[in-house]
Amino acid sequence: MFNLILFGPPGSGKGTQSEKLIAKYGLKHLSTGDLLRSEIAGKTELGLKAKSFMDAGQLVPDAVVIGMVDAAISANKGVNGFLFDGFPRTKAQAEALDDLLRSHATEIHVVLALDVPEEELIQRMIGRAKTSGRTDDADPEVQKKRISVYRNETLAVADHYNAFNKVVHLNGLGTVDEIFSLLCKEIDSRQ
Ligand code: B4P
Repeated sequence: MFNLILFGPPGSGKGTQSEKLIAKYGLKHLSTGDLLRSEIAGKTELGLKAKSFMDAGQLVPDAVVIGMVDAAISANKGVNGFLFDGFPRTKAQAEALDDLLRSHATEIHVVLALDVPEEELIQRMIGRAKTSGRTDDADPEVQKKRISVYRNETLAVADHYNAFNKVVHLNGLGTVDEIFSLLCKEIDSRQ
């Protein structure tokens, strides 16, 4: 099994690159953003709870997200590995993920971090808002909030895995294909 975390600030291209990586490597894609948006679309109790946090640019509470990931891992026994996209986003989520994977006798093998400057993140979110209908992309205050949440809460995830020498930083500026080939090089060298 090969498990990787695609890490980076909001709008850094995690979802874009994940689509290409799962097609190439046959990993199970686990995007907490996508899972939460599908709960919202289905108007479930969890979705209703998550929506107010997401619309405000805040993180959905750890317990909700960890429960969702726990269920998704258990429902996908026997896969080649997982590509975690947008998860973990806090140190508590990282520790919970390590415990969950340990209970399935596996671990995170590498964290690939996309580095993208703030001005570019804002431009990408503005661009995505035009077609996605995502309310969290359209409002400049919410964009700023999401970036500050990333700095204050999510960067700790990179520190957590850095302590185990598992983090590789990559330039997230360039064409989608250029970034994809940087990611593939790192994965290929570990498989
Ligand atoms: P996510 O769904 O994870 O979304 P994201 O971080 O905004 O975007 P991503 O990095 O995937 O960017 P994308 O490829 O689409 O999170 C949304 C919200 O859900 C969070 O704010 C939070 O509230 C909640 N949430 C999710 N997970 C959570 C968790 N674990 N704990 C708590 N809360 C959680 O790219 C963005 C745009 O850039 C696209 O338009 C794309 O086309 C464009 N783009 C991509 N690559 C490009 C490139 N190389 N050049 C130019 N443009 C590019």
